[in-house]
Order: sequence, then C-alpha cells, then structure tokens
Amino acid sequence: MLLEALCIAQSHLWLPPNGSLHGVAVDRLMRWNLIAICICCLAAHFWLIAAMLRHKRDQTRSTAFRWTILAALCAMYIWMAVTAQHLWAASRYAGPSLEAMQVEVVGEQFQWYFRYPGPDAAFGSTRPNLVDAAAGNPLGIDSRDARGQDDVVSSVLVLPAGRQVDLRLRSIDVIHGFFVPGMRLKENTVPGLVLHVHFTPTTTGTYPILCSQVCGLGHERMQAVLSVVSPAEFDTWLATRSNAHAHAEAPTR
Ligand SMILES: [Cu+2]
Repeated sequence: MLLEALCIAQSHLWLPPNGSLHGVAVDRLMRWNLIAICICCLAAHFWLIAAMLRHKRDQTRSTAFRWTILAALCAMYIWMAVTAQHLWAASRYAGPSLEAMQVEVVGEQFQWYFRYPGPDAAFGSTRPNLVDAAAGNPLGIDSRDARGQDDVVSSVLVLPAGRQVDLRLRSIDVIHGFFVPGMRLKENTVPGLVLHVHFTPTTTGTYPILCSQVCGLGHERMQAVLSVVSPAEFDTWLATRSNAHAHAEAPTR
C-alpha cells in the first residue's frame, strides 16, 4: 500500500508528465529505485525494532543472516548502478542519428535563445563583439557569413513530435542549466564550450524550460517554453519565421 502510494506520488506529483522517448525508461528506473529504497528503509526499521526487543540468541544464525543481507544489498546496488549507467550511456555517449534536427540553445542572463540553421542546415558564425539584443542580434550572428543569413532565432523552442533533436548548448556569459523537466532533460551551458545533448519529443504540448544553475539575481526569471507540435505545424511555423526574418533583413542588404 505504502509503496503503491509512493509510486503514484512519484509519477504524478513529483514529476510532470513525460513527453520524450527516453523519459519512459528514466521514469521506470526512478520508480524501481524508489521501490528498492522503500523496501530497504522499511526492512532496516523492522530490523532495528526487532533487535531492540530481543536479547542475544543464536549468534551463528544471526551472522549468516547479516551476510545474506549484505550480499543482497551489494547485488541491488550493482543492479542500480548498471541500469542507470546503461541509460546515461544511451543518451550521452551514443551520438545522435544523422537525421537529427539541429537546434542551438544559448543561455544569457536571464533568458534563453533558440537558433535554427534554416534551409542550408548550417549555423552562421557568431562573434561576441556583435552581440546586441537591442539591435535584434542577441547572439552576435555575423552578417558577412552567408550561412547565417537564413538562421532563425526564437525565444520559444518549437520542435516537431517524433523527430530526434540534437541540441548544441552555448552560453554567452555564465554557466546556466538548460532544464526541461517534461523531457527528463538537463544539461549545463558553459561559456566557451559547445555541449551536445539529443532527445526525441513524442507528445505534443507545451513544457516549461527552466535554468537549473543559480546564474545571478534574475535566475528565477530565466524561463522559456518548449512547444512540441506536429511536423506539419512545425514546418509552417519555421517557414513563417524564415519569411519574417528575410523581410526584416531585406532593407539592410
Ligand atoms: Cu541561468
């Protein structure tokens, strides 16, 4: 009863609904770990109470019993470590598929920017001295680089359901934590580094994006939205953004 209640609480109260492919296995692992820990906790308390109530009895049997428990705990720990490592390796050590969509995530005090490479599938180069949010270039995209001409920058992360996404994470100033609880996804953005993380959103809907590193006084405001839509809706959205971008760029060319 208690275990069942805890499992329900874990999956329905502590965590938001999962919307990603790998999240199913993450949730299953967390549920089994919780069950194992609950059993250990209850057993330890029963053992403690039993030890207080009884006096010294058959010492041999008691020692054998202890070794059995110790061996069982070791086996359980190894099982937990191996399954968790397996899951971690699948998402972090294995690279994304070649068809994965490329999106850049940039953290800046105190907001998130998302950049799509556009039809040429290549990101334009950026330069720190060109960063100027007021002038409409928050990422410092170099206009002299042809690959950046069709780049689309958005404050909302829009992704098509069912397609793998390869995120490249960057930071303009300090360390931020790109955290999407609904996608069971968390990775830091570190100045000077480009970190990759890949996942597949499966369920359409909106999911909060948070910053999981205390990055300054406005840290709690550093939120954005992930909108997972159907592939057709995504294509329409991206085409609209590309057109708007092209029109905005036209006078300066
Ligand atoms: Cu932050």
